[in-house]
Amino acid sequence: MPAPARAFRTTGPDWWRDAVFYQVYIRSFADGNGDGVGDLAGIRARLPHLVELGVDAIWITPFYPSPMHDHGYDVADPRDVEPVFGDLAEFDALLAEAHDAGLRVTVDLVPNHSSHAHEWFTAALAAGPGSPERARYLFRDGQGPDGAEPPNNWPSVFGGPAWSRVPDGQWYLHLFAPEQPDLDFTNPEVLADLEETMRFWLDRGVDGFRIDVAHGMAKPEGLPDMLPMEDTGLLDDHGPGDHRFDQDGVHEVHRRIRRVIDAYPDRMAVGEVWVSDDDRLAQYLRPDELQLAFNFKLLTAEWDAAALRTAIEHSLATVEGTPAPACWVLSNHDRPRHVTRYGDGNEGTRRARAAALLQLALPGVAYLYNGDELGMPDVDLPDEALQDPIWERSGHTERGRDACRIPVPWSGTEPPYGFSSSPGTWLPMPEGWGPLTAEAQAADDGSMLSLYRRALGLRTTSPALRGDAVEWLPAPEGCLAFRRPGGLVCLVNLSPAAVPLPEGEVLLASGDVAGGTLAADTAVWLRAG
Ligand code: TEU
Repeated sequence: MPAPARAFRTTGPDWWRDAVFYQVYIRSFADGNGDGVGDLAGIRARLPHLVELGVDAIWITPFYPSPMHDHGYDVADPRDVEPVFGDLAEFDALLAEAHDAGLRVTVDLVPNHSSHAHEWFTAALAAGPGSPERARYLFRDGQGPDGAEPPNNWPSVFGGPAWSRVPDGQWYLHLFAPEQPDLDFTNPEVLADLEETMRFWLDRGVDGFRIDVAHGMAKPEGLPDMLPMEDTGLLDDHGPGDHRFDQDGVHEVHRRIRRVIDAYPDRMAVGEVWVSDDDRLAQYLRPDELQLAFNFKLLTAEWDAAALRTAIEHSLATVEGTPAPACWVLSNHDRPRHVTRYGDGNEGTRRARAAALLQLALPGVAYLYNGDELGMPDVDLPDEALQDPIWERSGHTERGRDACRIPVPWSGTEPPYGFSSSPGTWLPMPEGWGPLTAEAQAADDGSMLSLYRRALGLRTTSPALRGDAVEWLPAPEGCLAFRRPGGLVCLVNLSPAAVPLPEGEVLLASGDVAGGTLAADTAVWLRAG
């Protein structure tokens, strides 16, 4: 049954300023054609779920032709659809149906690298050193007597060196897998091609982009050695000693991207910018650059009042003085899910319920990852089921990201829980997930899904959630409390004991508040009396 017709909740050029986006990891969201892999048809069929959930927009991870060495983030043709996921007609149908249902659609843009199967890379290998074909990528001669050493010491994010050698002796740069050669953004052809890709999707009607590795793209002149990883000590920080990311030249690329977006009404881009320094991150949000940048500080913070408060304060400080609102993320397809980060089992779920109310009480934009609304945990997979390139590249020392990419359980009591008509899902689904399915949770007033639906409903209807400021309130030890200008008070109890409930009308709570107390690992939304 198609989703009922509905207008967009907000219109105009800033429709995204307080939007809730839902990340669809396409392989794992819903399988429409029974091959065990999620696809565009599956998304179409599940639009009613998204409407009932109450999100404003979706972000669909890459669905472009790809040999799938990094599950779509290795793009062989950015202006077409991978047959496993459907075709362009299916995409257009999805876009039209989503729009009719009041949902905006944003797609992933992967500028930093292409697939090794992209026609440009094939041409570069064939053309040889010094050719214009090689100049679209970062080919260099090696060091040492026979050039047998890589051109510099950069490691790949996925393990091993960031360089691979080709038969004629040159090396090419790949910050990720060898099947993902980095493009050279000082080459005008590369930027022009990115602009063409953007226009291709904007002309079809997409509402915006999520930009992959938005702190990549620019590489320093001469590709100097970086501080060895073990000396930076900060895997995600990419501080000044790490020359692979956050180079000043990347901002010119963002200005070019923004110019393309601004030529179309009401479109936006959010950047995946793994830069933790507030001022450096804020640079990506200047008026002529990205409208939004994910702030990953909630996603990397422990379940601890001081840590979460620091994360929130830094995220707010980052956007202060920029035109951007904050942009909150608890989970995504690259990191352990928050139910698991917070301790798994009942404890993890209880905390995840509270975290949802925290995330959704904050001003600005929220990104949900598919399955957040069901409280999906990570799943430990057997070695032979692992698919993430990190597993092989790390010499079987890092298990990679498959655990947070398990297909979404929709209905029934056995795998594949309505995800697919085939039992052979691309990652196996565990036994015992009957109670986790969307179907089971929709029928349960106390479920995670019901909590999300209520929270999203209040976010859009209650005046209490209006206004951008966050005023911190005095709170018991181990608790966080803040007020929004509209009158909402959000109190999160991260202490081991119950605390007294403040005065006011309870709008929503993640656990029991009868008896005038707020239990440990519980959050409440109140309207101050
Ligand atoms: O992730 C980018 C990514 O992995 C890095 O930003 C990394 O997390 C960070 O620098 C810490 O080292 C994106 C996609 O989300 C991911 O799924 C892809 O595998 C990757 O890009 C390559 O396209």
